[in-house]
Amino acid sequence: MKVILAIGPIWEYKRPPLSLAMLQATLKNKGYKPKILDLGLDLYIKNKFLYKYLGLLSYLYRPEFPKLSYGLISIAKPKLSLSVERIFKENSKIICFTTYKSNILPTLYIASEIKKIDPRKIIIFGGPACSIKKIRDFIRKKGVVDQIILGEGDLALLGTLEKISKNKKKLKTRQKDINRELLPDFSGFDLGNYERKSLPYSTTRGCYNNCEFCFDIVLWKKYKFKKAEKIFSDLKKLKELYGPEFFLFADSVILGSSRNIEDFCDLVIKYNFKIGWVGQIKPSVLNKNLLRKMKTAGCMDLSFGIESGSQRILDIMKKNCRVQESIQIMKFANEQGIGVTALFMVGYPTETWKDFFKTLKLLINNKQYITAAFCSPTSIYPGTSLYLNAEKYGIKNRDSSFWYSKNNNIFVRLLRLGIFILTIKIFKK
Ligand code: B12
Ligand code: SF4
Repeated sequence: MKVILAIGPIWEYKRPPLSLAMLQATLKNKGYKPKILDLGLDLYIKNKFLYKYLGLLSYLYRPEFPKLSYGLISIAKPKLSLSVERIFKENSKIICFTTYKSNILPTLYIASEIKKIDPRKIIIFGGPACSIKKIRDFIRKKGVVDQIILGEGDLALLGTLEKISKNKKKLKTRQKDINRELLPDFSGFDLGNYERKSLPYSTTRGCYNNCEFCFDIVLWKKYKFKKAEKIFSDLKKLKELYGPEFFLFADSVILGSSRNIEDFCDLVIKYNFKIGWVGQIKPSVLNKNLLRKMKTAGCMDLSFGIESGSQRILDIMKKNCRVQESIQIMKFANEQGIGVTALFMVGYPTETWKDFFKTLKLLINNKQYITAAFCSPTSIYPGTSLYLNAEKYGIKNRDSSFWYSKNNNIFVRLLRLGIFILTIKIFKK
């Protein structure tokens, strides 16, 4: 049976989406004929301006204001209609979409148009956006999606397809052992059209920490990671098949425990495997010796969730990390020649100007170790502890980007963001 695996704008134009590669591997393994459609990449190639416009708008989509949200994307409708045409060309009854917060609205628009033209088409949604109840309700209300699948999707999608094809055989859809996960299948992607010659690969699910604001626990529930041997052998195969220059580990915290990181590096070094890799990590699993080994094993850049220069704020966030420890690890990484990307948040509930200036001080005092720094105003994700504890902080309007509490509102957050960006510009080497 032919099945379309699609992703709408916007997600990524630098490298292919891993979700579709993983779903494709699982479906092919069971004899289905998946067809990959990266509609975001198509749009990026045809109209970069519109792509970026949709990216900017994705911050404004509000399920509670559907008319306004749809109004915002109306400028893109002619181009999105081309995506609909593209899908019909494939002549498949089943169309699956990967959804993220950044592409949910255009994707829902495309799905509605498909159903308008042919109500017999079966539309399935999965991906992180579906894990947000408010968005799920928004999708259901639209009435064009036949099935929404939450969490790890490969086996669940197989189960749904089996039902559709009326094959009675029952499939297990419980959470799988990621050490037995199939190799992501990137065939059928226009790999030459992505901006970078790199591939995403996932080594973990979730995170071992449980920061108050983080969506990971809502999305993945339990933390698990692949064994070093599995990661090594998968990367070798992917390198042979597609020849990427480096891998992006598509995880919140890469490679699992310190021991697993070390085992992975040992294998890369022992077999002289020439490959680069980048990803996000928590400073607390690292030390100087491990960083040295990571560099030898191809680590090019690490992103650290530093969040704040105020220990009081880190403690409230339940970050389980000392400010000094983060600084030390950034310094060690830099000394080894590993790029250091520092990620910050501003406007966390109870953050005062004094706390914020501690963050700026951290940035300025350690600029020599930091390759790139990014900052975002605090968002409250449904289902996180921050969302559930909103009352404790006196937060009003927790479902909106315009949430506010005493001495904290969207203007304060944007002002701090502006000052942060200005500081980077002034102090850039
Ligand atoms: C790597 C990553 C990126 C990379 C993507 C690289 C790539 N080409 O793949 C980059 C750096 C580009 C990125 C960017 C962004 N990201 Co990001 N990213 C991640 C991260 C760490 C891993 C994503 C991943 O690939 N996972 C592995 C794959 C296999 O998992 P998956 O995509 O979720 O797919 C599985 C299931 O969801 C499901 N599934 C997926 N699709 C479908 C479809 C069907 C039909 C079915 C049945 C199932 C199904 O099955 C898959 C296999 O199990 C996640 C956090 C996390 N730990 O998941 C955040 C995450 C996905 N990102 C997020 C966000 C918000 C963004 C940005 C919008 C951030 C920003 N403010 O700019 C941007 C958007 C893109 C852009 N235009 O810049 C959010 C999404 C929130 C949401 N609810 O939608 C997450 C969850 C982080 C978070 N905690 O908030 N990101
Ligand atoms: S360490 Fe990072 S990924 Fe883990 S819970 Fe905290 S913010 Fe989320």
